[in-house]
This record gives sequence, structure tokens and C-alpha cells, in this order.
Amino acid sequence: MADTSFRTEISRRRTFAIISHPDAGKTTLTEKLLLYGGAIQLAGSVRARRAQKSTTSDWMELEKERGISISSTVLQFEYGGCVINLLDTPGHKDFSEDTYRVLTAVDSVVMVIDAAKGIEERTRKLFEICRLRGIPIFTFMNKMDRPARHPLELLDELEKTLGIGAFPVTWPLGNGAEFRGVYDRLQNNLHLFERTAHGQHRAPVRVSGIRDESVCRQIPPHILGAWLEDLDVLIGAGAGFSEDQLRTGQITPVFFGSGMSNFGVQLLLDYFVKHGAPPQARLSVNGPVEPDDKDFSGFVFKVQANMNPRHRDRLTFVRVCSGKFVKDMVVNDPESGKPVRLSYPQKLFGQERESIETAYPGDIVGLVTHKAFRIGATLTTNPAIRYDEIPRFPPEAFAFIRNTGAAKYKQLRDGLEQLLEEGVIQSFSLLGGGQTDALRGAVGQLQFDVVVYRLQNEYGAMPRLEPAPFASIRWFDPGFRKERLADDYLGTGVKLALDVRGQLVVLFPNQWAADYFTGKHPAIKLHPVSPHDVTA
Ligand SMILES: Nc1nc2c(ncn2[C@@H]2O[C@H](COP(=O)(O)OP(=O)(O)OP(=O)(O)O)[C@@H](O)[C@H]2O)c(=O)[nH]1
Ligand SMILES: [Mg+2]
Repeated sequence: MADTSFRTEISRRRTFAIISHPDAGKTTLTEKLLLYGGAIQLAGSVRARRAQKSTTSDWMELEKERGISISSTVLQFEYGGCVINLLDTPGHKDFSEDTYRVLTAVDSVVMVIDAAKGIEERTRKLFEICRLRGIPIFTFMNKMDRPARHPLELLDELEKTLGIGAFPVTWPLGNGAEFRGVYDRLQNNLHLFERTAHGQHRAPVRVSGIRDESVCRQIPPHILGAWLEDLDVLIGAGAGFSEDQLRTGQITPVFFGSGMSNFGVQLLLDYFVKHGAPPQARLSVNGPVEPDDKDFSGFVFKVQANMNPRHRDRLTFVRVCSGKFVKDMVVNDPESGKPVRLSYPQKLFGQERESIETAYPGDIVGLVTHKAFRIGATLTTNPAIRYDEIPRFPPEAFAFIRNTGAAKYKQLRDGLEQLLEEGVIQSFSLLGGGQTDALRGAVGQLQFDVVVYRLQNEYGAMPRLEPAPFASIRWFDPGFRKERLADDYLGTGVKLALDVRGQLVVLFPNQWAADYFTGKHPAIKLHPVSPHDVTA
């Protein structure tokens, strides 16, 4: 292996996720990053009317119908000498398990904030996860084309609420109808923009010095004076720029702009390519594994079937962590230990895919496999490498999925089996009570809507959703026997069940019942997720 070219390939990888509260503009910004990255020629919009193009990352029919992202999307493209693996994530809480899995697979994130709303609840939650994992965070203050909060106030909130130093790389000039552009504080350039039809094409950019008279003349005096003052305030306060602090996630570089109207997107992209983190060492159960380790290793963070109606197969998403991935390489099946060949590797671009021969650390590879690899499974040529499992989220919505078409039983069964493998829902069998259908659990109700839609559209099944009267679930310690509770009254509506691994769980109809149970059984330890998952 030519060592230097291998290291060069690693150092030019940029793998990042876009995260935020629902509707802050992740998918729109993703589309514009693709536009400025030269990966698409014409940008689509999230709420595309009939004749319009929809976005590359919201490719699922249900996403287009509802105008929200439901599933994370991988987009790989080359720009500025770098190979970029960009992952658009859904913001809605009900899909947060998918977003969380993506966060295990990236080296940095772009956090999108709606500049009119500031930091919202989901953004804060996602930020905390990134912070725990030490992932460098870039911030994009979006929707500056609409009336926005004062940029100093937004920065202040960022620092106070999230406890992170903020360094504004760009600074906005006006907002709403008077948003004129952004000033690049590192290059000392002012970028003035003009609006283009639907923000579909590259916005023209003119660059000059900040106090350049010809620029000042174009800016209304009531904007210019206050703006120059703000810039002075910035010089005297706030975090300074330090690449080290950025890499370790202690400060976040902040960009202002508008994904919809293309303002500030190019600056974010160029800065990101230059300063974004290349793949770092990853912690395995036996210590860190360097990306330039000679052994190939990676892990599965997502499984999705039927992404492309032309293929109708199952794609396993693998994040390459170390070594060079080569088509047809053989690894040990993490379940059985038997050798499996990794054939048909693909690079992904939304719904589209292309066969590849090799991949490097940082890359997200789609594998078409007969065997369903488990989410969290490590694939490696060195059996000593094993990455941590990806913990599951506790289900908070419960339902039965009934078959309503006698002739459609097989379709329903096959569809449910696949969706269970994808980790979209979990399955439980209730003990006692004669329930023949399995109880299904999902992180949120919306996830059930997706399941029903996909069962109908991808499998031709005829499912009916029947809500089940439970609000929460808890796992017992591994090996806990239900006989220990045989003589006990559990509480009204409280039920015992087994998960797919045969682990005992208890289901509560409400918080009151859960409190009653723990009050009665103080010695019994209950877990919000399967202890099996955590320690596996
Ligand atoms: N005015 C304005 N609207 C925007 C901008 N960016 C996005 N939007 C609009 O905000 C809405 C949500 O945008 P999306 O890109 O779907 O947001 P998202 O963060 O991907 O949403 P989820 O994936 O569902 O969490 C859409 O109607 C967009 O057109 C912007 O810069 N300015
Ligand atoms: Mg989206």
C-alpha cells in the first residue's frame, strides 16, 4: 500500500451531518451545499410544486408529501480537492434514533439555527450529544432573508445556552428585506448578494474591502452605521479564532446566511473544506484505532431497503473507520464468525448510487448484502477490533399492526421483518392475555405513520394500526425471571412481555402505574433500554 497516497486520501475526507430542530432549514441548506459543491446543477425545493424539482435528500415520497425529512440521507461528492460525505438528518423527535445513529458516524456537524427563533429544544438535545462525543460543531444562522433576531443576541444565546465559545466567521449585513450580504471576518471581505429567482442559481457575488467607498455607498446609512459599530464590538469581545479549539469542539465557528436564497452558503462550504476535521482515531473496546491502521474496519449505522424502486434491495450503510476498503474483501460475520464477502459496494447520493472499487476512512459505503447486518455491527479484517454498540432509544409509542387483507399476509410479514431489521420499530410479545399479534414499539407516533405508509407502498401490504394502551417500557436485569413476580399485583393495565432476544420487559399505561410498580418493588432494577444492548 502506497502509504502517502493512503494518508492523503484520509486527510481529504470530510464527513459531516447537518442537524437541528425541525424546519430550521437543514434539507434546504444541504441542497445548496450540493449546488455550490457542483454536485447538482439546479437546486430543488422542499415544498416543490408539481412541475418543480424536489430536493436531493428528501427523496422519499412521504417526505415530499409532508415537506419534512423522515430518514437520514447520505450524499457523497468531491469539492475543492476533498471527498465530502454529507448526511442530512431529520429534525423531528420521532425520528431522533436515526439522527443519533448518524452522529456516531460523522467527524463534524453543521448545526442550523433559525435566526428568528434562536436555539430550539431539539437543537439543544442534539448539541449535547455532539458535545459528549467531542464532535466539532459549525453553526449556520439561517433564514436571514426573514426578520431575524439581532446577531449579537443570537451569539450570546449560543454561548450562554450551550456553553460553547462562538466565533463569527461571517457577520450579516441587515436582515429580512434589507439583508444585503455577509462580511467575512477572516478574509476581511464583504460579500454583497443579489437575489435570484427562487434561489435556484448561484447568487452573484461581489467582493471588496469593508470600508471601501463604493460598497458603503450602496448600503443605506441607517444600516451601515450600526453595523460598523457591531463589528467593533465583536473585535473587543467573544471568542478568538483558534483552530485547535475548533477541532476539539470548544468553540464553534458561526456563519450567517440564508439557505433558501443562497446567501453565505459558499463561504460555509469553503471554510468547512479548509478547516473541517478529517477522520480521527476511533475508540474500540480495545483502545483507539487510527484511520491509517493497515486493517480495514468500519461499523454499520443504518440499514434501509427499497431506496430505489429500480433495485428494491437492502442497503447496509457502513462508516469506514480504518484501512482501505476494497470491493469483495472478506470479513468475519460479526454474528456467526463465518467469512462473508463484501460485494457490491456503492457510493451514495441520496436515492442514487454508483458502484465503487475502493473506499477510505471517513467514507460512507452502501453495501448490498443478502445477509442483514445488525445496526452497530463491526465489520473488519482484524477480529481484535470491535466498536461500541449503538444504543437503542426507548420506545414511547406502542401499537399492534393488524393485517386486513387475507391474501396479503405474506406482504405484511415480509415488510415488518425488514422494518424491524432497519430498527424503525421494535417488537415484543405480550405474556398472557392471548394476544397473537406482536406488540410494536416506536420512538414516536410519526414513526408508525411511516411504517404503515411503507408497508403499503413498498410491500403492497394492507396494514391497520391499532394503538396499544402503553406509555412506557422498562427492561429487567438480564436473567430476571418472571416467576419472581408470579404472586404480585403489578398494577392496572401493567403487562409483562419479551423482547426479540427473549429479555423480560414491563409495559406501563401511564407514569402513575410506573411509579406504583417501582414503589412496590424497590429492589427490582428497571432499565429504560435493554441492558443487553448497552453491555453487548
Ligand atoms: N425564508 C427562508 N425559508 C427557508 C430557508 N431555509 C429553509 N426555509 C424554509 O423552511 C422550511 C423548512 O425547510 P427544510 O429545509 O425542510 O427544513 P429541515 O430542517 O430540513 O426540516 P426537517 O428535516 O423536517 O427537520 C421550508 O419551507 C423551507 O423552504 C431560508 O433560508 N429562508
Ligand atoms: Mg429536512
